[in-house]
Amino acid sequence: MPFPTKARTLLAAVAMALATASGALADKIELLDAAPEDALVVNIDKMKYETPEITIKAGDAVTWTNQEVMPHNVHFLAGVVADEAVKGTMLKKDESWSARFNEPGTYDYHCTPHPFMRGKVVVE
Ligand SMILES: [Cu+2]
Repeated sequence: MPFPTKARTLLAAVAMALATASGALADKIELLDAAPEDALVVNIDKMKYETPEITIKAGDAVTWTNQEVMPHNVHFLAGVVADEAVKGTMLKKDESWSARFNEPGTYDYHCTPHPFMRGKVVVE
């Protein structure tokens, strides 16, 4: 009775391939609960990201901190850092949002309610 075993093996192989594919995308960015001490900081003020283009090394973390009363966030469209869009929480004044970037690439982002606010993270 080799067939059922073979079919199970094939299914397992397909499941593993799918898991690997989505895992690779998820590995590009890691959302962090707290800002690591060595994170590079991008301040948000006067309706803009003060460092709209930031260059970091793979494995570095970036912390965005809102300096003004107007709430802002960081939003990566689907396909940029993951299959799905990654939409950061809306930050009130003095609140932060952090992420670690693990793969080289250029990752564009914007602010959800203010799409004219744009920035990018270049990971080397
Ligand atoms: Cu905004």
